[in-house]
Amino acid sequence: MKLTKDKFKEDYQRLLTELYSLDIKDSEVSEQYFTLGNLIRTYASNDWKNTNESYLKKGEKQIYYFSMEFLLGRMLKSNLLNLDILEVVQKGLQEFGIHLENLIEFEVDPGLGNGGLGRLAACFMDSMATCAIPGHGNGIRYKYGLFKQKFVNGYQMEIPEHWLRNGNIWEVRRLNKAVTVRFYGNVWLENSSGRLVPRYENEEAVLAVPYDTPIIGYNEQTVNTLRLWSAEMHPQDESHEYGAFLKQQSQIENISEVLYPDDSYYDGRLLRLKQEYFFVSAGIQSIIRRFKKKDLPISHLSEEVAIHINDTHPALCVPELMRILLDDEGMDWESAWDLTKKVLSYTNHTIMSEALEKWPIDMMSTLLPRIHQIICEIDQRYAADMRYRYDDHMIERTRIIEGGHIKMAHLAIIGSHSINGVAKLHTDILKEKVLHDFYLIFPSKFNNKTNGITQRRWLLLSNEPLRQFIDSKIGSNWEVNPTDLTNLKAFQNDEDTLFKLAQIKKLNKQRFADYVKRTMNLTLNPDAIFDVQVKRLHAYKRQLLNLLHILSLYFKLKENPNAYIYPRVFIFGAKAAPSYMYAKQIIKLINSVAHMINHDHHIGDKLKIVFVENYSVSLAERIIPAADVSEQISLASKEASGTGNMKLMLNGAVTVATLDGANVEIRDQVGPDNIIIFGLTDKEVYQYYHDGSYHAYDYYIHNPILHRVLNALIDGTIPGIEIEGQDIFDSLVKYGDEYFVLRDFEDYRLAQEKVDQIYRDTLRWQKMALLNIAGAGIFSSDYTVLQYAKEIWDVSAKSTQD
Ligand code: 26V
Repeated sequence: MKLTKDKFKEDYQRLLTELYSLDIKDSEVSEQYFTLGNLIRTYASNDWKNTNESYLKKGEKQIYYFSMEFLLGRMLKSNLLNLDILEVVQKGLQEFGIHLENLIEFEVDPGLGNGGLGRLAACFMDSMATCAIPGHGNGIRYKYGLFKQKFVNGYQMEIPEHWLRNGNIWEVRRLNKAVTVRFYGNVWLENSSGRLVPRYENEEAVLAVPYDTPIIGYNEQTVNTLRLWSAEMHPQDESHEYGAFLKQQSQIENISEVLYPDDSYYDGRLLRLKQEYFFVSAGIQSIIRRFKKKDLPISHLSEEVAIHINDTHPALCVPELMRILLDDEGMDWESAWDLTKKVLSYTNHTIMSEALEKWPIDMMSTLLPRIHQIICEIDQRYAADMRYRYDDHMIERTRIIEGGHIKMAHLAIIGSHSINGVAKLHTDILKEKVLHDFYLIFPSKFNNKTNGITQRRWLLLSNEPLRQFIDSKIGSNWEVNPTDLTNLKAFQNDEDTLFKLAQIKKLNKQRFADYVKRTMNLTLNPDAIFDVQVKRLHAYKRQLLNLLHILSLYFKLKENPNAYIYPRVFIFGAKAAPSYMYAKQIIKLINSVAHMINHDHHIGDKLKIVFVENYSVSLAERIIPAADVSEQISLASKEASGTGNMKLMLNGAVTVATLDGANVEIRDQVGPDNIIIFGLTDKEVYQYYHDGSYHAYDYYIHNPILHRVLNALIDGTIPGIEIEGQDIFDSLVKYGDEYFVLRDFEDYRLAQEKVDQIYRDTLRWQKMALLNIAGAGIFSSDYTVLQYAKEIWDVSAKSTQD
C-alpha cells in the first residue's frame, strides 16, 4: 500500500490519543503496540473486505485448509512487511522516539501448534495469500496454547500459557456467524415420504463462535482469513438453574480450552475427539452457508469448494460432509459420496505408528451417534465394493473399522480424492510400505508435495542483514521469485562476497550471543562454530546422538587438552510432550551435560552447550540466522520431511544429515559436496527390520569411544543425573536401541570431524553456505501451495510470480 511517513505519523498520533487519551510522550509500550496494531488493521481492512467480496463470485473456487494447529508466530512485523510499510513505519515511529523493535517484542507469540505440522499450516496461509489463492484456514481458538517450558534443576516443567491475557489485536469475533454443533443424544432413522431421515433427542448443543484473523498477502491486494472457533454455551441453555448452568458452561468451554501438547503419541481422550468434531462441524457448516450465497445447486459444491485435511485430526470431515449432504440436503448416498470425495483431500505427516489416530467405536457412537452410523455405512460399502476385486485379508487390512476401533487414516484415504506425503522419500515410503495396500487399490490418489517455508518470515524478517546483502548482489526479485536465489552461484568463488557472508554470520552470532548473555548469563564465543538442533524432542530425531558426540569431544579434550578441536557452541531447543517420560529424561541429561561442560574451566571456550528454554517461533527467528551447522539427524525413514532443515539452509547453515525426509531433496539441490551426509539409509533400516540383525550391544563393546561415552551415563561422571542416566543407557545398550543411535554413532562422529576440518577454511565453508542459500529457493512454500492448488485443489492462482 502507499503510505507516506507523514501520513503515518498523523494517523498514529491521532489514533493513540483517541484510544488512550494520551500524548505519545506519555504513552507506554503496551499503548504504543495496540495503537500500531489497530492502525495496521485499518490499513488492511479495505483489502480484506474486497477480497471477501470477490470470493463470493460463482466459479471462484475456495480452498479451506482444516488444521487442528496453526503456529503463526508474532504478526506485527510480518503484517508490516506484507503491507510493504515496514520501513515507513519504522522511521515514523523513530521520529516519535519509539523503537519498533520494542513493540515487536511486546507481542505474545501465540503457540497454537506443537511443531512442524502447525508451522507448515502457518507458512501455507502466508503463501496462499501472497499467491492470491482463495485460501481460508479453519481451526480452533485455544484459550491456552502449547505450554511454556521451564527448566527446574534441569527438568522440564510445564506452565500454562494464557496468550489472550492482553487481548488479541488481530482477531475479529463474529457472533453473527456462529453455528451450533451437536454432541451425544439418541438418533434413529424414520421414513419420511420414502426417504430415511434422522430424528434426534437429548443432544448437547454447543455454540461455535468464529474469530477471524486477516492473513495479509505480500502482493498489495489479497487478504485471506484464518477462522478459529471458540466453544460457548448455547443461548438456549442459559435459562438453566444457576449451579447447573455454571457446571455446563465450564464443560462446554473446555472444548476450546487447551491445545493437546502431544505430537507423537495418540492418546484416545474423549475431549480430543470432541475438539476434532467441533471445529470440523463448525467449519463445514460455515462453508455450506457461504456456498449457498452463490445460489447454486448443491451438486456444484465440488466446483466451488475444496477442503484439505491436515493430518487425520480433521478426518471427521468425511462423515460430517456426508451427514450434511444426506440429511440436510437430501442427496442420495451415491451422489453424496461422489461429491464428498471430490471435495476432500488429505495430507499424511508421519509414519510413526504410535501417532496414528484410532477411536474406540463406543466412544464414537456415544459422542457422535449419527456420525458413527455414517462411518459404519462407509465402511460396509467399502468392504462390499472391494469384495470382488481383493481377497479378505486385503479388505480387513484396509477397512475403516477394525478390532473395535475406527482408523482415521483409513477414513481419510477412502473419503478423499488425493493423499499426499510431504517429501519425496516420505511419499515413496507411504506407497511402498506404510500405505502399500491402499496404493495398490488407489494408485492415482497418491502424490507428493514436498513441504516449504515462507522466505518472508524466515529471511526477510528474521535476517535483515542477509536480505540486504543478497539484494545488493542479485537484486530483489528473489523475494517474490525465490528460485532466483540461484543467481548467487555466480559469486561462489568471489572472495569478497564470501568474506562478507562470514561477517554477516558473525554479526548474527554476536546478536544471539548477546541474547544468551542477557537471558542465561552464559558467555559465548562468536568465533566458535554455532551448531544447532532445534525441533521437538523425540527419540527418532536423535538429540541423543548429538549429545553422545558432544560427550566424545569432551572426553577427548579431557584426555588431551591440546587436542585438535575447533571451538563449538552446541545449541538445543526442544519441548517434550508432558507425558513422554523418555524425552523428558533426555532433556535432563542434556542439561546435566551442559552444566558439567559449561562449568569446566579446563574446557573454557572450546565447548559450550546452550539449551534454550521454551523453544518457539520467535526463538527460532533468533537462533536460525546465527547457525553455522544444521543438525538433521533423524533415523532415516522416520522424519516425514522437516522444515527447520529448509529454514537453516536458507540462512546459510551447512547441514549435517541423514538421508531422511526433505534432506534428500536438499542434497539434490546443493550437491553432495555442500552437505554432510552420514548414517543408515531408509533401505538399510528396513533391511535390519526385516532380518532382525541389529545388535546394539556389539557397538558398545567394540567401539572404545562409544564405550567410554556410554559408561559416563552410569558411572557417576555426570553430576546431577539420577535414574535417567541408567534408563537411557539401558534403552540403548540393553533394550535394542530402537532408533539405531549406536549404529550411526561412528559415522556421525566422522561427519562431525569433517565439519571441524572444513570450517577452518573460511572460504571453503562460506562457499558451502552460499550454495546452500542459493539452493534454498525451491523450498519456498509459495511453490508448494501453487502445486497443491494446481494438482490437488484444481484451482488456478492469480500468482504474482508466474
Ligand atoms: C500428531 C498427533 C498424534 C496424536 C495426538 C496429537 C497429535 C498432534 C499432532 C500430531 C502431528 C504429528 C505429525 C507432525 O507434526 N509431523 C511433522 O509434520 C511436518 C510438516 O509436514 C514435517 O515436516 C515433519 O517431518 C513431521 O514430523
